[in-house]
Amino acid sequence: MVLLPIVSPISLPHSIYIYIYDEQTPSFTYTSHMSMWWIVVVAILAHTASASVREYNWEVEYKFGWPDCKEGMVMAINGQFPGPTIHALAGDTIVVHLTNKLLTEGLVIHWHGIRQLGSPWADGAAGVTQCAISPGETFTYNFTVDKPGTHFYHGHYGMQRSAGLYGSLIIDAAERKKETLRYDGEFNLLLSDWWHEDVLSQELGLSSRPMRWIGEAQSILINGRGQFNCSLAAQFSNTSLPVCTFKDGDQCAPQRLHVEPNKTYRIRLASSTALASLNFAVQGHKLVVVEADGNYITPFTTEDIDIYSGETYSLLLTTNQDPSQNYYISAGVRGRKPNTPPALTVLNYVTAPSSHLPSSPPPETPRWNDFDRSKNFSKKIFAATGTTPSPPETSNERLILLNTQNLIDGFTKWAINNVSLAVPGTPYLGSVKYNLRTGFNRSSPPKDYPSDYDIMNPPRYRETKRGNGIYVFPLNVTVDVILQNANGLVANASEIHPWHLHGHDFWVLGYGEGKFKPGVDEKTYNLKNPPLRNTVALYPYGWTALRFVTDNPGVWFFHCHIEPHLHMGMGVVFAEGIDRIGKVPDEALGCGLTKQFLMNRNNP
Ligand SMILES: [Cu+2]
Repeated sequence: MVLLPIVSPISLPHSIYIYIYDEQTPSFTYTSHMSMWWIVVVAILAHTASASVREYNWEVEYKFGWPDCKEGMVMAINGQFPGPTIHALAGDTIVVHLTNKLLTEGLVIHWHGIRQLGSPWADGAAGVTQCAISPGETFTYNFTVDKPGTHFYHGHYGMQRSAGLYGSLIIDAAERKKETLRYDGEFNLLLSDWWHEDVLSQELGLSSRPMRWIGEAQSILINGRGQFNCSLAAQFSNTSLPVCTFKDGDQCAPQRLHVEPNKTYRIRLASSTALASLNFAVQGHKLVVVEADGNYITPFTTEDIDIYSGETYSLLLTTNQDPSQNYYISAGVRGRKPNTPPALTVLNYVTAPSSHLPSSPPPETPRWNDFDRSKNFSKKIFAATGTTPSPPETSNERLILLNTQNLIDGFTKWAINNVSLAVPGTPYLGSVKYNLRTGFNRSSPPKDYPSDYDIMNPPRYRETKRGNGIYVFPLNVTVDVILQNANGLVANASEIHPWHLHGHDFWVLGYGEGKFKPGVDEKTYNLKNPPLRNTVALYPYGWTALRFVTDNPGVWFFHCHIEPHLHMGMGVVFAEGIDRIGKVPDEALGCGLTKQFLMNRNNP
């Protein structure tokens, strides 16, 4: 007997706002009978309805949890793991008073996918846009969410994302704009991976000489729930795992999706994994992909979807299968040799017995190293016509960023153009804003790599260095970035790296095999309908080209979203429109050189 908690779809639209302002209601027929005063009140309420302030008090601490049925330490927000879901409307202001109740660690939260227009200090990247919040202290994030989209938030200090500091961030269309997609209900699925070794120990291993790799995750989680010691599909597999049985309130019991027949549901999918690339499928059902990283795309139908860490998608699923049955939902590992069983849950037609497991095996995850299949999926994603701006036809600047793994004094590091990023003690935003010359190395890292570099073999020379220089751009220039993959330290191995840019969406202009050939490969760029994203995959031994406009004054992290890779230096930093950065709250900069600078300034 399998007992599972009930999760219902969130009904749409946000009825609380409907009665304040609804163009469809006949109330305006009576306008002539209303006093002008009432019209003013209605107008003010209508304005409020389209842009409200949503304020939250969050306390972060560790607690014991059972994400995959085995006890471990999880990071919780107000006692919840994963953290609470934020629902807002486009145009709203989000205010989060974040209190660090951890006893021995700093804390920040990054609002992944939110561009932070005019609020670069609220981006939540420790050492880049702010100082980590000290234990016992509270920091207030205050930012506007300008457009609808599926996003999430997560820790961005040390490896706190791996420790479970994440939650969903869903922005709906402003009430007066209306959502253009049609669906009857929606579900939010936040995917992550989970290790039994604690994060501090993982971090120590990665920083040790020789490096101790964290290995593959024990479990994949869906909304913080997985099953380590049992399987929801044990009856179909030849593993020794028993069939899962759950007690009421078990934290590792999967959230099932309860659906009615012949309806369409929006599945908002986000991946906060530390390492895993995942393949998501719903048994017997097709998925229509309609949104990627908060931007509408040209809809296409697929059996399954690859999702990399840092990416989000919306999928439309129509419940048109036999309504007397239930169906498996699976998220399995791709891109790395899978040593972690897929996460499973159940799509439950309310017309079928809710305790019944599906009658046939769950979807099979495609072969982990079928990279052509992965690339074909990425290449199906195009901007929805008319909803997203087209890229400028030419660029002003170009970076070609070689991704390598190398040793520095025996420590394993990831490097970009042979520089492994070591984020300095003073946040870049403070050093740049107050022109503190010694906050970081003022010479920029290389914009290209040596043309004779052999990307097909392990790195032969050993000149990789730690560094903290950044790329500085003027305001409103168009920048092309070509990510160039290469072989790692071990022969015949090149990994997928999902790159994530803060403060921007970028256009994905194209993908290619081998070395990028300047003057030739630009001709293959898609300038007609490239998708706007904030995260893009770089495939083994290939290149990925993207373009963005430096229209958001600030300092922005651009890095591999695989948490151990970032920890080992796989990132760069962009600064743009430095002289146009607005006011930065002093609280963001109470560390390093900025601390002394602000004390001197405030107490002359
Ligand atoms: Cu990576």
